[in-house]
Amino acid sequence: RAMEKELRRALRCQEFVLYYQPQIHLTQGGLDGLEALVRWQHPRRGLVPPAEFLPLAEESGLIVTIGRQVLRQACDQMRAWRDAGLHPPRVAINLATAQFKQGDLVEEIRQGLTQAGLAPRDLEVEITEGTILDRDSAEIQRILAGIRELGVEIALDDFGTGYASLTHLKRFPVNRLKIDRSFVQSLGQDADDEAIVKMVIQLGHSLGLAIVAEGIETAEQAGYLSQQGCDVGQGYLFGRPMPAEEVTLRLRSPA
Ligand code: G
Ligand code: G
Ligand code: MN
Ligand code: NA
Repeated sequence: RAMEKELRRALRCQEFVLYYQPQIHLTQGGLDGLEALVRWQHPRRGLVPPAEFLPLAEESGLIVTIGRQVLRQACDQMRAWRDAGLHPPRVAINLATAQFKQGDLVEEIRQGLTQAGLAPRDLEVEITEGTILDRDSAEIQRILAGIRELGVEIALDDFGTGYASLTHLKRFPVNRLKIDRSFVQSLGQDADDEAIVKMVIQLGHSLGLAIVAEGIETAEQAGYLSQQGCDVGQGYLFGRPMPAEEVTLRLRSPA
């Protein structure tokens, strides 16, 4: 297919770039980390968002190679910030299920860190409920345990949208829960969603997990979440996903 061929060309030409979105401590303020989000810098189409190419990348298996480039780029960028005397606490990358099924993910992560001279705590990986609910979940559990053994932390993304349950949280070595932005966006409008958010924060904390809220757009949402004890916030209120150079400027002159 034409699009698949384009993706292969894009991989060869290194057209995938990372944008970074800040994650902020809701109580003390200050940067807690950055989430790396992939974009396709297309020579004619401009910046293509992941929604337009990730589905085919996943279907074709090319996501595995893209994922390797994402890991490498995120580690190299972190190295570059450190070399410039800048210290974002950590960078989080998103992992697709297919990356658990091809190659040796634990070894690739170990090498990514070593080659860039980073400590394991400099990196975090985000997985989705889909990954832990996959039919090869025993194998995935084993690989996640290997990632944790390296000292790299794991966040469960889009929490609340799927069917992951308490049982899964106990069984999988997760450090943080990311509350999906659909819940955050109905805060102040939907009492049920408000109750769910409150419960996820309490439940997560009682399991020793840190809670990150995604998609925070207003000060009211941030206020409610911080009042409920949510640890970290991410969303347009604090910053959109931005190119590395823009992060550099913000790190040089924090607001
Ligand atoms: O801004 P946003 O459009 O960046 O991201 C849309 C979706 O794409 C999100 O669900 C996000 O998790 C996913 N995504 C972004 N970057 C990556 C990546 O590097 N790998 C994978 N597997 N998913 C990503
Ligand atoms: O990995 P994940 O599915 O969580 O990707 C985060 C997605 O959410 C990205 O597409 C990112 O651009 C988007 N996003 C981040 N902050 C906000 C926000 O405050 N509002 C909205 N609508 N989307 C956001
Ligand atoms: Mn994510
Ligand atoms: Na996310």
